[in-house]
Amino acid sequence: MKHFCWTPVTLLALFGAGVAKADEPVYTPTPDNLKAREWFQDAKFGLFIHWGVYSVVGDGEWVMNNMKMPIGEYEKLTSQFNPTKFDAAEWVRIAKSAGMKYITITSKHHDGFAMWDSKVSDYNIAKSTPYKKDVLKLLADECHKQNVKLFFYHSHLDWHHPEYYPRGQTGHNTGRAKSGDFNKYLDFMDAQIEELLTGYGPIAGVWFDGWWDQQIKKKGEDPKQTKVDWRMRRTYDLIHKLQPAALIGNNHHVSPFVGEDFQMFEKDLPGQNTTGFNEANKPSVLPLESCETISKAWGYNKTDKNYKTPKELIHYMVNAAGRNANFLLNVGPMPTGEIQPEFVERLQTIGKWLEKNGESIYGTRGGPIPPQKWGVSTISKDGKKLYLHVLDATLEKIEFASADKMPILKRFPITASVLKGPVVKICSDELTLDPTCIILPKQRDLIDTVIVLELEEKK
Ligand code: FHN
Repeated sequence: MKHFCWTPVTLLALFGAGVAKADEPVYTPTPDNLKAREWFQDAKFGLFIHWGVYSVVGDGEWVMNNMKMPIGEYEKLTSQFNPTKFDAAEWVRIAKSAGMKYITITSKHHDGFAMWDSKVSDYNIAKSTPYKKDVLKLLADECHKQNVKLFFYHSHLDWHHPEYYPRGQTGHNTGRAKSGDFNKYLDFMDAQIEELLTGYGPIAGVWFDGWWDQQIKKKGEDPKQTKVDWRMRRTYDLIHKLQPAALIGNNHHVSPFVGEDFQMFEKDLPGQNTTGFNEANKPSVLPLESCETISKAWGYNKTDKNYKTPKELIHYMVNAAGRNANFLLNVGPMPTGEIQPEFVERLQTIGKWLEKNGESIYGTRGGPIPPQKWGVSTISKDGKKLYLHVLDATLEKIEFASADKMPILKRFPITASVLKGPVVKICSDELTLDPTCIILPKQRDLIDTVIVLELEEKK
């Protein structure tokens, strides 16, 4: 009998995954940080929000760069940004009814505009717009009230700050002088991070982006090389000093650096690289997260109507869970402060699906059967329940190929049934009694037929 030593609890013993440079101090996450990582992995589903002054144009969050807008022109947009219909309570309710456990919102995107009342720059929603309110404060208060955790997306890259020099790969047409002191920019960035970690209650984490702007990409060379010293460890240590449980992730598209607590994959499932972003980004032992848009753009785009179906989005979430990853699904609210109805409808449908099938997603880990053509598996943390997510509604049975035979588990299926439904037949090998297939029910869930196997320790 083969014994496979994988246990779900081994995944809980997670520590920093990056390889430290010889002179770099080791990062030891605090017990609270490790607890937060476990919470994160249990939470499974979050709402990503890309919202900023760019929503006024309705052409996505890169409009400043793409339309080659000089800073003076872009700044004029702030006088039109008056989201009087913004209702933080409603946003949090929308996330909760979708079954989401956390929200990750852009505190500052690449355009440099702060969505809170920053004391170190007036280029922010409270001081430069007619709206005048600190939307991050309103959202943070509401998240705390409704028990939803809050992450801040924060861009390293800045198309607005005069000291962001040398320029990276983007933001060359903003009209800034060809000079600047990068360290001054980093001091500014750290000061803003400090505001976010001290003025908004407990923050679940910081989701960095834009590191890649300074990446030196030379074939055959270390993809982690950058033109500038981002002083990342200093920033990470500051965050962990202010809030030790705050989880740091960085969408740099390379393997994790020391000091990071989770790893993300943009528009791809862990291990995939359909976008080109994840060539040098292989899944590590850190908690994982995949992020995706409902249509194409992250920030509000008036013409982007190619919405993914609820089925596609649920499959994305299930496929992420089966690969041991969270799913962070994006909306780009309108300049009015409202979330488009097409997004809300889809989120509600996912929420309904999770009401029925949530047991097979929340609190689970990627199952011991690797992703198959028919779907994926997830497993409860105590290892007693294995969930087979059959995403192909045309199949009549699932056969266990040698690689994913049940005996790779130390436990043995005693019953199999549709989740909250009838018992299904397990076929077994006449000689060894090993399970060889599951006969699927005639009546199928066209999105995902979830089969639960109750497992028992093999005697
Ligand atoms: O440039 C950004 C983009 O606007 C968006 O924020 C996404 C989200 O993952 N990340 C960057 C590209 O890697």
